[in-house]
Amino acid sequence: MTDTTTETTGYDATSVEERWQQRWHEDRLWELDVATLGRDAKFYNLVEFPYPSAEGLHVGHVFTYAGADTTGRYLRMQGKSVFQPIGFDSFGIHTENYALKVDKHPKALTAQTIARYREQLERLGIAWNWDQEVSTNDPDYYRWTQWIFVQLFKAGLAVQKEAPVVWCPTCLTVLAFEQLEGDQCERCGTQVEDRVMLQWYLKITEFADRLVDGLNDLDWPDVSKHLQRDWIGRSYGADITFGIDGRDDTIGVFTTRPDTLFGATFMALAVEHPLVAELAADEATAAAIDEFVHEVRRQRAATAEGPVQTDRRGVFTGSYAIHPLTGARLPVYAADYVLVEYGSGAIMGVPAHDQRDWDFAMHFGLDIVEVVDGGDPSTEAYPGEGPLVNSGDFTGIASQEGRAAITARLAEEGKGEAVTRFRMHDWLISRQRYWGPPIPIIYCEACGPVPVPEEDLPVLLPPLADFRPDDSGVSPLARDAAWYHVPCPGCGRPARRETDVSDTFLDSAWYYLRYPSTEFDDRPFDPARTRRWLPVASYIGGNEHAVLHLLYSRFLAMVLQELGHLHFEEPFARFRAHGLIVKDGAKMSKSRGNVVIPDEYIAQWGADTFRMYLMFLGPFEEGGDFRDAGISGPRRFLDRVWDYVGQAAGGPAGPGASAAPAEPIVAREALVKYHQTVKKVTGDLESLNYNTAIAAMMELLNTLREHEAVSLGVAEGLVVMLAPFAPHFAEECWERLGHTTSVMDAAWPGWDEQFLVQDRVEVVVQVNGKTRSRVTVPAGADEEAVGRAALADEATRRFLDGKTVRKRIYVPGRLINLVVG
Ligand code: ANZ
Ligand code: ZN
Repeated sequence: MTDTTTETTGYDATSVEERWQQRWHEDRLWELDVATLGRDAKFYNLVEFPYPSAEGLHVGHVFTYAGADTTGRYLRMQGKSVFQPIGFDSFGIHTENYALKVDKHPKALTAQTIARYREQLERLGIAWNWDQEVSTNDPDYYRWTQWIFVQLFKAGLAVQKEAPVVWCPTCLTVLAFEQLEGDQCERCGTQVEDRVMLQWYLKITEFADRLVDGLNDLDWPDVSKHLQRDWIGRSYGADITFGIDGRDDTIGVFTTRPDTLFGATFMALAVEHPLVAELAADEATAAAIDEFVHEVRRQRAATAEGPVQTDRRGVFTGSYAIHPLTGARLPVYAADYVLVEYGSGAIMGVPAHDQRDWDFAMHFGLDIVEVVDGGDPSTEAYPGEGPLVNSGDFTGIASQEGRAAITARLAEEGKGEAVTRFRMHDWLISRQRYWGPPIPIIYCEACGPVPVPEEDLPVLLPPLADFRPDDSGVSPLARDAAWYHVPCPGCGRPARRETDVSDTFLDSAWYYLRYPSTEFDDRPFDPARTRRWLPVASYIGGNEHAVLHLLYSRFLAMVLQELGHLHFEEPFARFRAHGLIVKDGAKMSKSRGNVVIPDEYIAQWGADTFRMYLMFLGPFEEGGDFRDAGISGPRRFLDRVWDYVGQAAGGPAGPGASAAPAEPIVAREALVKYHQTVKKVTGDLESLNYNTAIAAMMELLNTLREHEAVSLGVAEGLVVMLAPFAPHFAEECWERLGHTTSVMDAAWPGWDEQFLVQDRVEVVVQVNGKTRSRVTVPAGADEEAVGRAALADEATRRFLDGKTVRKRIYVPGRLINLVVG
């Protein structure tokens, strides 16, 4: 699996790591007094907690957790009180599906997988605050998940709504859209029905504006912010009401371009729009519409696999709408490109200025009326701005002003108003499954839905032997009649419990609030604790959670703040998304059989080397390519440090880690390199540039060896800098250097500016246009010299892969790009 030619000296990772884990445990090194610490020195270092699954920890977890721990240890050594908790997202469909697969009860299974995770997490030597561990399936935890639901219910923010779903009348169940084949049930082939079911929603849309605007002040990656903004999808525009010729009802549309109102030449409704069937002018039209609806559904199912183009894009209903300002009659169509779930599910068709409308109008031979000057509507739609034309009283004004002016006129006449629309929907939290917190509601004939009184929480999940979901479309909890028959908390009459459980994203939307308050059993989070530790100083997680987990967490914080339970509304001041690890250039997957199992590598190389290798793979926020051959590099480096420490420990006494290690016997070049390295490593740790920090320490060691510069002070500084990356190793070295306390309590080394040659500049090194490293060169170095420095740089070399550089692009003093092929 890995090469065995490492020239090991005295360093035995397994025994060193065992010994230090034991010591840390005995000295209770990670015990943190969460209650009484001062305000200024705190740092809440949060990392996404795992859901305990089958395979145990994945290398991606190790990458993330090691990365977070590196920052955490560094800050701790800087004198901060670092709170670094961990827990388990142990409720939910993931866990339940795995239980179904291996045919075990989720409760027993969860206990087992958590125990295994804990073991693996400890083996990594991460400085977790285990005393504050949480598991979301623990009644002490989900009691408060239910409490939060009750607070939302009382505030009118948890509501029941009818939701359109697809129902199979043979299987008697709701189907996911992925379970459809065309418009038929994939299991039994029955034609499915559209149904409407009563489900619980949390009204996240009421916070949509705040959720968008709040992003501006967050220290998050732009991509994560973009993902959230797009998901929320805010649009400013107008709702406009069109009359229907010969009928009393109206058609409402949402448009972002009310300025183009005079260019509307037709109307289009989503096929699912309730008016579609009613507007059918005669039997034949009704039949045509019906057929079209099925065709659209088939097509939508097919486009999940690959695009299917049919020629039919819509059907004329036979009815006409009345233009609100001109009174013109506009034909009303059902059209496949109008989405039922957005806006009002209906649009005004403005072919001259909207390309989809243009395509539709060309297909059906509808009028195209230009109302914004600037394009050529005979060839394509013109979506831009310009003076209005053909627009009655509004002709001549700029389109941007036309939006407000036309909206105002409509408002005067009671035919429209300015609105803000969001693509995001309310958060559906009902799940007809077993493994989750029962939604704490009791249904009473007389009182309606009544929340379970807070003193009766938690509503315990009953121990159902048969927890499988079935075809009934209701939760397995409905099988336990003894459980769900309860008296109404309001009037005492016979009533029954809600049998749905809540979405696992609700469990994880507030776990960070619980960590500092785990020992309280009478409140979800203690106000004083919360003030002391929150909001979270740094959150590390995956960008795949940017829209769900992070959005839901922000929403709940806003709600809890509004209800007076929290002093902040943004829970995560800083968020950083970790990169992804691939194996030999390919995505890891079980089917490919290329999943890196951390345990094997740790057994062979030790946790420190494994962690160092992962942190060295590439920039933390980009990830990297795991190659078995690569791991020996960091190991060899640690072995050499081990030797160096041995020499230094036996050599002349130095001035200590924090002072300048200035023994005269050490060459000035070596001292300069040391001070540069301290500065670089410190800066890199602040910005999560772990790979370049490690590369710098490797270079330092090379320089020290080159100059045979053995110094106790330098050795101490190097060991301290290594501690966040290779904690056990650093402890052992620290001890060998004569210390009796933990290296975690050592002062972080400083650098002395007098050694930092001022006339040197840092140049970014790219390989094929991607930033891979930085090298320091004399200011004014020519392209040749910078090229050589880049080729000598460890971090860069790893990306060259032994290939030759075909081309160099040099931006003097700033950047060099090496093109290899
Ligand atoms: C007339 C118009 C004229 C439009 C024009 C655009 C340009 P965003 O920006 O994403 O919010 N629309 C509204 N509801 C729709 C639905 N349910 N399905 C499909 N399309 C819908 O998009 C808003 C625009 O998308 C709206 O403005 C509407 O077309 C269309 F020159 O109205 B517009
Ligand atoms: Zn009642």
